[in-house]
Amino acid sequence: MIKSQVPEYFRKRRDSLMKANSAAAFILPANPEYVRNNDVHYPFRQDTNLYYLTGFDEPESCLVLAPTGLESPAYQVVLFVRERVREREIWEGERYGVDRSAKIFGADLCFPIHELGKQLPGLLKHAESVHYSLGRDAETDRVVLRALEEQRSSQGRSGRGLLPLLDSRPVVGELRLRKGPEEADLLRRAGKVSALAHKTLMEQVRPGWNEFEVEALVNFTMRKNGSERLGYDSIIAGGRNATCLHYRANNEPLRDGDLLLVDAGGECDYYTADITRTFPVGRTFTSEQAQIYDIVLKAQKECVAMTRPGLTIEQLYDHAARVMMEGVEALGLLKVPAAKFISEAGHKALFPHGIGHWLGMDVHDSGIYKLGGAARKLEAGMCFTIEPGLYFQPDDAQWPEKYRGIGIRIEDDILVTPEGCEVLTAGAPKERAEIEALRAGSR
Ligand SMILES: [Mn+2]
Repeated sequence: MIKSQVPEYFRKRRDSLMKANSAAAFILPANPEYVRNNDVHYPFRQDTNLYYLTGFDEPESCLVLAPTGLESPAYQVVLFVRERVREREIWEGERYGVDRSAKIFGADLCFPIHELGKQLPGLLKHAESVHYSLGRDAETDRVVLRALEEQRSSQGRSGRGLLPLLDSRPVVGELRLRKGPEEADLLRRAGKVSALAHKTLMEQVRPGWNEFEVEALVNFTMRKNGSERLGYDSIIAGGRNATCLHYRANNEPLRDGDLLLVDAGGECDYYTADITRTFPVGRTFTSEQAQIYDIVLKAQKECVAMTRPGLTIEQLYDHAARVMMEGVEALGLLKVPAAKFISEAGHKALFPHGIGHWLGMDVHDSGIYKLGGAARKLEAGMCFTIEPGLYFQPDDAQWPEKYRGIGIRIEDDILVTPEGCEVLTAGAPKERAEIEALRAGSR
């Protein structure tokens, strides 16, 4: 679908980026298109940073932000896009083209994409450094490196070398880490739609369904409610499959008596949710499943309750690890005290992943986790997941047989607010009684 205009916030983001990096040029190419076979491509999704700064979603394009050397305007917005070619549009759909792109996306200059190499040296004239992520696409790398050399040689006998080349990702990532109000709204929408998808599963899934039927219902519910695509491939893991952290086969039948772990989230205008829920394939949790579920839920809820500006994700991890290992200890499953078990890293057999990650346009979003070696303090506007889990590997003989093969994770999306936090995915039930009530109504 062709947009007639894009919101003002895209321009504000470019302004913030260029204000913080005034003498730097940015070269941000579209994601490459990948061929699956013959005339079939993998689904295209725009490069996140390019979309974040423009709202432009076509392949074969590139954004250049170039300092002008003037007070005002301090920089130029230059878009390189596909030209409108009737024959191609009949096959692939309408394109923005050069003239419309400039107007709709607020570019000062717009050129056909094949002119990137020709225009770049001139655009870099007033830049003191160039932010470009090398190594993603060999062809664009060649174009950029050639332009840098041309720009250098155009300086005549100045003795100067190539402009310093820096990765654009950490710089744009730093901006993306703090979410503006429009981003919070989109994350809220994604959280709501995705929570509804999880709740729908709790209402409808039955023993005997295959994992891929659950996957299809997730996709249907997300799309039906306004999510344009998933933020990542869903994990639909019945029984012991849940102990495989990134299980993706999604092709086994579900058995009454097992648990089902679903990790799925949808995108709304490029902002994704990331939710995990674990519920019984049948009506109720077995007593062992309930014991482990309650431990994970306690850790998860306490972490959510603790979250506020100034806290670190590391502190949340430590808290979750302690609560969960004390819970496991209380079941008589540890041979040493919980604290000792953790200090010797024994808990990693049960809780092998982190407590969460930044969330935004990418499910594992940009942003640096440690500053100068120390865990970064949370600030209002940051968004991340809280997702403790316990996984008893089916072949791990240190646990009693009856617990082996149980894998439980509970994951919500959290927006840090000035006073504490907002749970964006509260619509997905996680209380055991509420889940069992939904399961009881499911047939
Ligand atoms: Mn996650």
